[in-house]
Order: sequence, then C-alpha cells, then structure tokens
Amino acid sequence: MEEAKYYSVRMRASQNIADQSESKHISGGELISTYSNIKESVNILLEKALTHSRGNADFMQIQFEAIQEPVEYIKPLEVRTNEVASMEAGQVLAKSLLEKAGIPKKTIDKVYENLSQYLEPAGAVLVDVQSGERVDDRKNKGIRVSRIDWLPYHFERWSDFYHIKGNQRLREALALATKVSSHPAAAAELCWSDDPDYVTGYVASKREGYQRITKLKEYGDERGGRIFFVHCSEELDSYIYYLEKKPVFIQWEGSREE
Ligand code: PML
Ligand code: MG
Ligand code: MG
Ligand code: MG
Repeated sequence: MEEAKYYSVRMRASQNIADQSESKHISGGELISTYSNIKESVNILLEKALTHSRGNADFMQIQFEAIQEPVEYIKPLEVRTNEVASMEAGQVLAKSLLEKAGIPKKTIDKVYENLSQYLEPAGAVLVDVQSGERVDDRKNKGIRVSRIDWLPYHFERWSDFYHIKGNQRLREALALATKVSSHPAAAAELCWSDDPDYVTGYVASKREGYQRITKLKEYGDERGGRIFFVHCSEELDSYIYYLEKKPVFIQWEGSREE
C-alpha cells in the first residue's frame, strides 16, 4: 500500500511586532493534515489564535509543508488527574512526581531557582537531568515541538472510553507529552500553560505517565512553559531534531492495549 502524503500545518501568533525584542507570544499550534484537509486544518489554527485569552494578535503566520520523513505511530501515555486545592499544593506534588520519575532533588531545586527565566520562552527549555543546567541554545525562543497529531478520531475514541472531557488543550498537550517522552533522551517534562485562564498543568514521563495537576498557578497569571529534563549522555542534537521534525501520530486502538 502506498504511504499517504502528509503535511505539517503550523501557526504562530504574536503581538507588538514593531519591536521584535518586545513581541509577546499569543498562540502556537501544530497539526498533521492530508492535502484534502488543509483548509480545515488552517481554519482550526486560525480559530485557535483569533479567540485567545492572551490577547488579540497583530501578527499571525500559518504555513504548511509536505512531510518527507516516514511517520511514527505511538500510543498515548497513561493519564491520571490529581486534584489539588491550591497552587502551592500543586507545586509540591509536581516536585514529588518529578522525583518519582527519577529526577534528582538537587536538579529540581536548581530548575525552580531559575523558573521565571525558563517560563519566558514560548517554546520548551531543555535541562540536563544530572547538572540541572539548561542545555539548549534557543535562548528566548525555546524549542517548539512540531509534527505531531492524533490519527483521525483516535482522540475522540480515547476520551469517550475513559470518560474524560476531551478538550482541545488536553488533546494537544497529551500528544506532545507522549512524543517528548518516547525518546531515549527524555527523562520527564514539567508543564503549565501560559494562558491566564488555564491553571491545570502536568508532569509527564514514560515511567509515571501523564500526571495532570489541576492547579499549578493562579488564574490571571500569564507565565507558563515547558521544561524537558533530558539525559545528556544521549545525542542532544538528534533529540532536538526528533522533537522538531519527526512526524508522529498518536494511535489508540482501544482497551485491549491497556
Ligand atoms: C497549554 O495548552 O498551554 C498547556 C496545557 C497543559 C495541560 C493540559 C491538560 O492536561 O489539561
Ligand atoms: Mg501552546
Ligand atoms: Mg499558550
Ligand atoms: Mg513560556
């Protein structure tokens, strides 16, 4: 059978582009589309950016690009939702889940010392598991994970099966965290949104799954981001290539796999 041809469709939107150094990230989005679905995919991303709680964009770019690399299919991480009463309790839990995922306490402490700086980029920051140092060179941009999507209807089937309210955000974040964690260089991820109206975040790892935490910041706070804890003994460049370029579909075939 001939492999279907796929297209990576990407959007980014920002404010105040007159002075690039002051530009504020509004929204970003990634989809994998067939040719016949490109119009629909562009519309999904357009809609996402036009109605955004971080504000109205005055710059937006939506692009599509044929994917040459073979697509990889992976199963979603196991999901667990941890209810917490406050942001403080959420952050204590996040740290203990990182430790459970194998991140040394001194590395976690070091990351939290630098947290405000690591939340600034729109993309993810990579931190070495052993030293706790930031190891990517993407400064104020960070790494943007791309070429990631669910196979058509697989997310809907997955969320129906688990009776999880299948919001768009969970759809995107679970796909991303699954891709990020599936590489040998990955140890764990810590994430919460930069959108002021969304306070749920997560700690994800292959070992512990996708552990949602219902409150990791206060409402109204526009600081958020992703920190990927990585094993630097693995080739960092090839991990970054994988995150940005390797096309990955999330595939869920039903309970018999669980
Ligand atoms: C984001 O969309 O900015 C990150 C959202 C992370 C949490 C998604 C969830 O599990 O509800
Ligand atoms: Mg985002
Ligand atoms: Mg956001
Ligand atoms: Mg950020």
